Amino acid sequence: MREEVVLANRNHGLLTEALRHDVTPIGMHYLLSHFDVPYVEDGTAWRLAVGGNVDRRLSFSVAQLKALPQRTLRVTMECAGNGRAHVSPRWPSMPWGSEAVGTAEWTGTPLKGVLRQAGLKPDTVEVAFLGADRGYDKGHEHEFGRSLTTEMALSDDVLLVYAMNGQPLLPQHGFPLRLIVPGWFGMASVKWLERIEALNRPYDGYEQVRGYLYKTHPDDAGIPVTTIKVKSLMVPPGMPDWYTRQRLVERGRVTLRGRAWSGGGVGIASVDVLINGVVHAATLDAPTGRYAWRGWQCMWDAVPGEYEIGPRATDANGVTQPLEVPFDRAGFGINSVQTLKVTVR
Ligand SMILES: Nc1nc2c(c(=O)[nH]1)N[C@H]1C(S)=C(S)[C@@H](COP(=O)(O)O)O[C@H]1N2
Ligand SMILES: [Mo]
Repeated sequence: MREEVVLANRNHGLLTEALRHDVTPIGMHYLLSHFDVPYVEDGTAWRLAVGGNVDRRLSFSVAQLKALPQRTLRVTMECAGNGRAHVSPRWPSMPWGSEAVGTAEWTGTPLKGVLRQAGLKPDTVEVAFLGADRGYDKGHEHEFGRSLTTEMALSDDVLLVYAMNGQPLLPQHGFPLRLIVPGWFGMASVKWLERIEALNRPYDGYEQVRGYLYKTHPDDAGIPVTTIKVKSLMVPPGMPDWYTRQRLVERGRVTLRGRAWSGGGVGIASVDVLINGVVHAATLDAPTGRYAWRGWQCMWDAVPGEYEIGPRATDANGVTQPLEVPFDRAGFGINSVQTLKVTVR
């Protein structure tokens, strides 16, 4: 579809060879923007308005936010639609294969400090976050906005961030200010954050109540998409064929490497590598943060032949990646085992 090619040119994925980096270099982090990237010349005029159901309406410049307590968190972010292209029929949207994931060090100030300054009224049930970008989806005009429950908004690790990997945010990653909700799929981390609204009723913005719902049939009421699901990916071994991306590996001992992650701050318990269906246990690297993916490696004695290789992770809750592609209408939360075709010569 022409539309899918246009979206794929605007929103790039992680190059899977970059899975070797603990922290994804900035230009290699995946990207997903629904509408246009807002034009912000230098960010000095940017204001974050905090209002709605609060005791005090406040407004912050980015410099004022930088003067508040600073915190850096290493966070693996994944798009809820990652894996969509594996589902049939394919939902008309960004046709992600498996590469809409990346890990960055995000620096900012805890959201809860700002909310405490404004003072949430006791009947506040949700806090909404509104971006400066605006457009249409299925005929509905809206600004990109999302909400969190009051409890989640006041939790320790949700940040208002102005830096990524120690540098100012790039325009496409939300310059000059964005929200980061660690452990949740990417849609929660609103870019170009302009307004925070405390609400005494649930937020009914399009991306909250229409956009991000797991559904299996058209009139399904749907389940909100929230935390990331357990998943793993492998650094493609050997060298690729330019067009098919099939891999060619020399015989002998090969170290297969990759990353595994889950959501909501849940760690990784184990990774198995399936080589033509045979299970090889991987060794896990040391964890590098509650919300960061975990490296793994696995020695393989490669004998000439044709192989399908894919890692399968299990998280600390005992949840394991499915072998079959789960069905979701819009292709959300697809976390089945991803295999690569490898020829050993
Ligand atoms: N304002 C705004 N925030 C947004 C989006 C957007 O389109 N507009 N896309 C969301 C989605 S769907 C994802 S997956 C992440 C992607 O963040 P990144 O582009 O910095 O990787 O941003 C989220 N925040
Ligand atoms: Mo996304």
